[in-house]
Amino acid sequence: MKKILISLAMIAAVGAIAIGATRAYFSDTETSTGNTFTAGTIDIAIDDQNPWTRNYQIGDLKPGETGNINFDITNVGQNPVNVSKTLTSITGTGGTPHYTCGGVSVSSEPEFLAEHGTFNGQGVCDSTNWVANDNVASQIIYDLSVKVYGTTGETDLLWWQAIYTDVDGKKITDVYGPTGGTYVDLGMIPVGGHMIVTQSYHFDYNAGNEYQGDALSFDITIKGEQLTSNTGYAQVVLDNKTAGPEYAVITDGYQGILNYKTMNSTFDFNFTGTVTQSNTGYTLIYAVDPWPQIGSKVLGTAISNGSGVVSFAGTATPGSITNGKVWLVLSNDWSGTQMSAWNQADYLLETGLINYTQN
Ligand SMILES: [Ca+2]
Ligand SMILES: [Ca+2]
Ligand SMILES: [Ca+2]
Repeated sequence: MKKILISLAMIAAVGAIAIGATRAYFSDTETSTGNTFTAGTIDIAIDDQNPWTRNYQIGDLKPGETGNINFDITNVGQNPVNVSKTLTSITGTGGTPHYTCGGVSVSSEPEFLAEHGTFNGQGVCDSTNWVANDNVASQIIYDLSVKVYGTTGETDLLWWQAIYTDVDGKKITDVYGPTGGTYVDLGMIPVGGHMIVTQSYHFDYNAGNEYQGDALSFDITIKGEQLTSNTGYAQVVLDNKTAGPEYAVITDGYQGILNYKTMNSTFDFNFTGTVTQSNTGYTLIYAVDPWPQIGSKVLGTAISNGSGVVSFAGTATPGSITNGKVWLVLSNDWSGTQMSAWNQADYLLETGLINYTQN
């Protein structure tokens, strides 16, 4: 019996040795320590103020005259930002009352008459039909343009465009909505760069006496956002524009939206837009200036349908793109390595710079 127990013990020992022997392969282990994952920052400053506390006053504006509100947005965060702007709390008020008529405070006699009140002589007036019209915002024609600079000062002008010009004849209320809140995209500011925003407020020459002495108040909000949205894609609008040097966005039916991944092994994108030419070949390029855009990279090609709609998705390998422009051009105008013709009226051009990191 003792022998049997010893034998069993030996078998167990041999088994243990066998298991140990199967683990005796060559191996190596490496451990990386101290790894971190740090969230980046998005931060803008305006006119060197962070937070922005300055406000702007335009006084004594008369029909035909123009007031300006310009400011400088600096990207003081660690990531490129897409910047947009809105006005809120757009409020027209009747200005400072000058006298009382029938228990109503009115700001001036010509304004009172234009607002259908009647005034029959010294101190004799009738406000029965009087209706205040103090909606100054509806009488202000609005211009907006931007210039984007890199990190090395005023000679480092990267990009510019006019978003609204006098030609558009857009009133403040057309752009931002009757009481405000509609955002207008201004473009992208690279890290350490800045954007000068130039705006003019042109009091319509045809504004009548009903606006005498009236006042307009509003809040200005500038929003800086990371390029990638919750869809996992960044977005840039491509639009048709007037010729340089102004490059004013043309507000019509021709426009496209490019969604792209900012950080990926390939440049993955989708594009949908409406172009001037139906049943025509279009090429999406990462455009490298100057003319004739030698060194530009093709991101994809598509043929517009019978309604002039271009809709396609693709994957490209342009390499990393820093502060780049994307255009949708006629395939006929792209030789394969450079632009061979320029028919800008049929193109869609970027309304903001893009960044893509190949990883
Ligand atoms: Ca800030
Ligand atoms: Ca008024
Ligand atoms: Ca357009």
